[in-house]
Amino acid sequence: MDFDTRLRRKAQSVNFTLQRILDCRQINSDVKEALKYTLGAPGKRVRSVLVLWCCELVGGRLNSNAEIASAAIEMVHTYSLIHDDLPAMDDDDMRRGIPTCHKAFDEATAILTGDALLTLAFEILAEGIDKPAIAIRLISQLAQDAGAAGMIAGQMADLKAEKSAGTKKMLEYIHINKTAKMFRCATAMGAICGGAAQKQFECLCEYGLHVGLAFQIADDILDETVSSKQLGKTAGKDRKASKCTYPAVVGLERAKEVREKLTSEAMAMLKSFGPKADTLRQFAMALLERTK
Ligand code: GRG
Repeated sequence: MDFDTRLRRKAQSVNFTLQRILDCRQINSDVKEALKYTLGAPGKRVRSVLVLWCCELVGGRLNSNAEIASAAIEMVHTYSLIHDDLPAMDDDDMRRGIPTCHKAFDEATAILTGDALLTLAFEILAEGIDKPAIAIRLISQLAQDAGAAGMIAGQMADLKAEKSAGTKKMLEYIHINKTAKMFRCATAMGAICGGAAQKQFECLCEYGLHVGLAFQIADDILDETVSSKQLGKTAGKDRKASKCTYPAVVGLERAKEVREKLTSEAMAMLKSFGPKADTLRQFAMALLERTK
């Protein structure tokens, strides 16, 4: 089976897990409608799939803890997109090819739907993981990487950096925190669920950070070079909002070089796993070549 088909099938299995979790919970019907609308849109599910693949790599097979962790990270990621699209933040009308949550519903519903996703993610980890020690590690990892010293810090710095002359240092801080740490979180959660040894855990964390940063640079490049239709969100917005992006600060060609360097550094982190890590190698290459 080729890589794209494997990725699509894994993403589909994440969708089933999400559906199963939402269906068996008591959720306010208005919130549930908005939750299903946003989670039902065609997100790529790359962070969730990374959880599953990292668990398989170190543990030899998938387990229910990894399935729950993959749903939890997708919930936190989706909350961040809903809130990022709000007028007080990036103010966007389109996401995942459809109107953003606050456009399809209203601002208050979008805020509450994001809040519901964030809290539900921690609820399913607290309730569904089969060993308390693993649950605690997963909760702590997700809280750290999505929290005030992770994604929220990156988002804050990103908003502050608008309209200021960006520096490389600022750029790295924003991208590592806003994006790369959620990829690191995905690989770390997968490693924890698969029972990774400390060295394996560290290698996968580094791999996650590197592919996450490469993913964000690719995102910056696509924002400048691809149409809104292809992206499923408004293209060219970064430049318009004078965002601190790699193409803006170091230029398009240098941004491409940095993306390639990060990809090969990510590959180097997989050396000790041998051919078993080929799927993660293909994943890093696919991110490098992605067009949406
Ligand atoms: C609101 C706390 C808070 C944080 C927002 C995720 C984020 C931080 C902002 C979204 C805008 C953006 C460009 C973030 C960088 C990360 C990124 C490229 C997100 C989009 O991820 P994809 O492409 O989205 O995986 P899908 O829709 O495929 O899930």
